[in-house]
Amino acid sequence: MMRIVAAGAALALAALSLTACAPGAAAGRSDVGVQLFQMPWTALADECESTLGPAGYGWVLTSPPQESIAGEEWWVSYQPVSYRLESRLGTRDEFADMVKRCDAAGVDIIADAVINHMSGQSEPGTGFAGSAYEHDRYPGLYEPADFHDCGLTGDNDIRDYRDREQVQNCELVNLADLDTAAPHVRDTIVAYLNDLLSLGVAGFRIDAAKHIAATDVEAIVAELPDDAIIMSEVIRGSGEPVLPEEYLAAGSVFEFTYARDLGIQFVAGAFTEPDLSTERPQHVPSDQAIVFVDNHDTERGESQITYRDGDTYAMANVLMLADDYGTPVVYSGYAYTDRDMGAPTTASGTIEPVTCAEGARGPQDFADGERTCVHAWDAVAPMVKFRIAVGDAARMPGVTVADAYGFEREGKGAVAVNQGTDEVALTLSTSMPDGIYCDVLVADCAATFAVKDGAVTFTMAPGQSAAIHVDARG
Ligand code: LM2
Ligand code: CA
Repeated sequence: MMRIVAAGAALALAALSLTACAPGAAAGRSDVGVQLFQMPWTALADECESTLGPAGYGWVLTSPPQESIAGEEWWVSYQPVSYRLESRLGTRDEFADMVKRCDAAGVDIIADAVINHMSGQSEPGTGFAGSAYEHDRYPGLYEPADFHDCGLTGDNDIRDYRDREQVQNCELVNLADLDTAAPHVRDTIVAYLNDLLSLGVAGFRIDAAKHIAATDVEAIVAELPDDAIIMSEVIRGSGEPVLPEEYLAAGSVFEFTYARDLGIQFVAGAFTEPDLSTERPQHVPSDQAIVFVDNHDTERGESQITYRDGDTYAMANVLMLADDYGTPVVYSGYAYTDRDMGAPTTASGTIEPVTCAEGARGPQDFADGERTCVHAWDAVAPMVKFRIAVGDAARMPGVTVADAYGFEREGKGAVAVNQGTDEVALTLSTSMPDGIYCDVLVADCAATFAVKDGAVTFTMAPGQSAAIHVDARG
């Protein structure tokens, strides 16, 4: 279903000719992605084969694969010092092998492309793989002239997000800001992205896209093959001039409003029925929106709900995955108490290759560093097949009973969540065929619900989600 707002129409058309391949689903696959934050390549390959492929996930967003500054914190990944694919997450060969194995399991790889900036270091140093660098000098890649010197804020750091020029030409937390309008810089970035594509990646998250002029992102993307998938990270900020809509000509964008709207409903303890008859306000068109409950930044920042919220977090994921808006990406990282703490490392300083094949299948009290494995939770993973089963069936008006809420995807599936502290029985009318259906959120069809005379009643304990669909009859 195309939903184009008037102002976005010209951009959306341009998108078709440029690239803007939506993440879309291959036959029998879902459009659902998972961000496997700081999961090293060998583990990620195993994860594709053991968990993601069988569950029907369509794609994985990786952490940045390029060489970075050396260090223990997770965020060293966001300080490139070269485009060699050598990092704490693995070697070039391991990355290439991972892409192949995931592809064979039916899972596409979206690489996190850090192209707005290089390191944020003031002193010269040596990167993880041995590359020497200075703040604005990366031998063989960039010279000082390849960086912006915004001259607007004294130390060149961004101060005022209401000033477009500062946002795009000054430094984000001291990160050396590439002059992405310069031909040499563009060519160098395009060569890096093409190198990743040559290894089989399907596309990219454009990190910090808000800090790159949309025209520069477009020009870079125009040099890539037409089917490269682009997801620009443009955090919608109130009162800010740089809008996610500007980046639709280059592909999809992460729609932060979606996560915010979802979070509010759990904090307020009340569900709001979206107005399905009109465009959602402050949202890009559905077919160009990447939606999420949280990500590695928002779980350390603005997100109202994270893995720590247990059942509530599962409910938020269930509602997102049952929805008809956007392309969803489930976030799966590791537990932490210190926001800077990196994932656990081996003696040689690489990230421990831990997978979720034997990991958590539900919320629990995680120890620091333990992977949360949210994508494998019993109350989350089966929603991927729910999504395949319902396809583009309409989202029907929702029903609220006490602190529970649910809705049908017309004739194909139905879902409900109970965020109250009492058991709730919630009845939805449905055009699904009469019969007994598995509650897919309970393992092994150990619980069922009956559709009878055009209705289903979900009886749910506090914190419970329930879902049925036409591909899982009891
Ligand atoms: C992003 N998207 O736009 C990433 O998703 C986000 O994780 C990155 O910040 C940011 N933009 C830059 O790519 C992270 C992290 C920061 C960290 C930076 C750079 O959230 O805390 O900044 O990566 O590694 C750190 C220090 C900061 C310091 C900076 C430069 O926290 O205090 O600034 O390094 O040395 C002086
Ligand atoms: Ca910039």
